[in-house]
Amino acid sequence: MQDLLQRFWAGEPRALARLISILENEEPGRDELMRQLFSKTGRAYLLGVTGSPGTGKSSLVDRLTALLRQRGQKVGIVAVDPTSPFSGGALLGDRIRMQEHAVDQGVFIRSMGTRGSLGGLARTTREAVKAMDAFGFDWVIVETVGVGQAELDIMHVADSVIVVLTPGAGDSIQTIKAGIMEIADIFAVNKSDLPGADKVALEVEMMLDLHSPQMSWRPPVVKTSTVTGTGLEDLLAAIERHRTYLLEKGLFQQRREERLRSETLEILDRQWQQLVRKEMKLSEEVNDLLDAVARRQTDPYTAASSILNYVVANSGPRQKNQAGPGG
Ligand SMILES: Nc1nc2c(ncn2[C@@H]2O[C@H](COP(=O)(O)OP(=O)(O)O)[C@@H](O)[C@H]2O)c(=O)[nH]1
Ligand SMILES: [Mg+2]
Repeated sequence: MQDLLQRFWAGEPRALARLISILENEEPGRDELMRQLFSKTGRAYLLGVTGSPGTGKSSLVDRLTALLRQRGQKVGIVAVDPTSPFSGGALLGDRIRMQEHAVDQGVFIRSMGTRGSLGGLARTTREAVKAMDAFGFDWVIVETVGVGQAELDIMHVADSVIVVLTPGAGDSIQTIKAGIMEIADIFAVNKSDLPGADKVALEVEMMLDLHSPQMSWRPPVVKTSTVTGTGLEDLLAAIERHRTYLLEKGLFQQRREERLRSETLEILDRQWQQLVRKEMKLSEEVNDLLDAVARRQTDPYTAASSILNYVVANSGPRQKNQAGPGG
């Protein structure tokens, strides 16, 4: 583990890849790894890109990455697509398209597969983003298919979120999942080389008109085409504007502080659950209480309170007693 971290801090991409695999496979020691990475995190700018499958997210990420590279920025990319298997067609497509960057030391691309639950995927993705951040990328871009709650949850790590729409028939504003519109800091109407892009852009602007009085940031709507190259510089400029807005309003710092608080509570939740599970193995009491609920001899609320009290009272001291004499 120390050897791996040494190579990681030395900037070896293979060490980064291995480290993300450890996080993804929930191998032992992953909490310790995250602990060691923490002090170097918080420096990258985190960009989320989401939208329906086929809207051109990967193509846009690819083009944005090229622009950022021209500016000397190092870019880490996490592509999350739980609907396709790890080595499946869509991801293979991503790999080929992004091949141009694969030989470039300033770019690292990682696809996250279907392993684990969607909730687990959200956590693993967040950790992969942190690993890239700690590795020293200036930008970490996360691409997710905007279909489910978990994919939306993943977007909460991002400083700026781009929602990608297209003139495609299914992507009329009315048919777009409600949650996805609310997380947008920037709208990209991609495939603007095809007919209908103006109409989609207008629809989004009209929707924003309805909400804009309450918004201190009105998400810009940028028409792009990864085929003709139209609007790509504008998209990057919109991201930079949003970044400046967050910094000037103090929101950048505020959001990151909130995220650290909620992350800590999440870890605490997990550790608490582990404690209860451990107690279930060590003692009969917790199991007896669960059995009593199952037989309807008590209610789940009373039993949960009793379990809480029991674990709080017993888990600490027993460990000390087992540590040796005098405990
Ligand atoms: N006409 C047109 N096609 C595009 C554009 N951007 C991407 N595509 C195509 O749309 C398809 C899906 O692109 P992809 O980037 O994989 O979309 P993703 O599923 O959102 O990541 C591919 O066949 C791309 O070549 C665009 O600006 N114009
Ligand atoms: Mg894609």
